[in-house]
Amino acid sequence: MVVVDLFYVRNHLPVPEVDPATYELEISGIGVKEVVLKLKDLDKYKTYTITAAIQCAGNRRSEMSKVKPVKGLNWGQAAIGNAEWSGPRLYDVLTDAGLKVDQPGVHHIQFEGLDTDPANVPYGASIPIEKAMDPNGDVILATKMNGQPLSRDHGFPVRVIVPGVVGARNVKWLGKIVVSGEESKSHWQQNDYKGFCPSVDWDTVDFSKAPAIQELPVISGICDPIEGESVTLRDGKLKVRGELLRDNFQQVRVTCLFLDTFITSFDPRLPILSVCHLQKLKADYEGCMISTCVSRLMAPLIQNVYAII
Ligand SMILES: Nc1nc2c(c(=O)[nH]1)N[C@H]1C(S)=C(S)[C@@H](COP(=O)(O)O)O[C@H]1N2
Ligand SMILES: [Mo]
Repeated sequence: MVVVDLFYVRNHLPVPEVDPATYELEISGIGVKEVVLKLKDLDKYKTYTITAAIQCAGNRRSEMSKVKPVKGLNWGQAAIGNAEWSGPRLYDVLTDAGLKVDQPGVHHIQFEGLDTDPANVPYGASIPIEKAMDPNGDVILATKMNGQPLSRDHGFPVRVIVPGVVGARNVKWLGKIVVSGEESKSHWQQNDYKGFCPSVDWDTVDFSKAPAIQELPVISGICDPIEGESVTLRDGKLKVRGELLRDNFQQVRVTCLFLDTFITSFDPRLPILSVCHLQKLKADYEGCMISTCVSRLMAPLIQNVYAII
């Protein structure tokens, strides 16, 4: 679990200061009666506590930029964090507002934040209805992070937590939920947080041609040694520490003692290999440098990713 003070923060707009006494969450759209919930109204729903990692889509952008420059914050490998989140399930709140799982015409649940740009347009995002209204699903309206009320930076008093889905859809300072046939029209759903093949550049990009990122592969990472660090081998070996996810999404902290031109995990059942290229040849490990730590991406479309360090 990452402590709140060390958890990465990504805010696109000025952070709002929300008074819990006057806070309101509006629910509207197809198949629901219009509801305005106060903070204390959320207490009537059963509280669930889940452990889920959030990762910004731009995590490791600095490494991608070495292959081809990409726009956006030049994150290293730490735009990811794992925490315990508590709050009612979105499913329960929407069901209570009258929404049926098979409501015709509903395809997306849109979220709006209370943070707005200078033209008063709020941050927004949406997730597909199948994820939002899975009766066994675990999308929650979190009021707590690691057992404490959310901090202001992480969305006080309420944020959406969508396990397995890219950070951008985990809307903070949640002000509105709209049940809709369409995706959110927000900039961050339509013109940002989309992936393109390497032949596309800023002159040719057409955002309407790519789907908004939802599920995001979670990556493994080598944390120690860091990139560029000089290392000395002991008995021809180097200790490498990092994190991996198993295929059942259990977290494992690994310490590997392998050396070849790659360093790989010692557990062959692990689905991911963090591959750490050493700059010099095998025969000459003394004082060699760690160069790019590449992680193979896990299979796309991971639904529920729990627990990464
Ligand atoms: N209202 C609102 N929600 C938001 C954002 C934002 O700017 N405004 N940023 C998103 C992005 S891009 C990410 S990666 C995550 C980051 O969550 P964190 O700051 O709690 O780590 O929040 C998401 N939710
Ligand atoms: Mo993000």
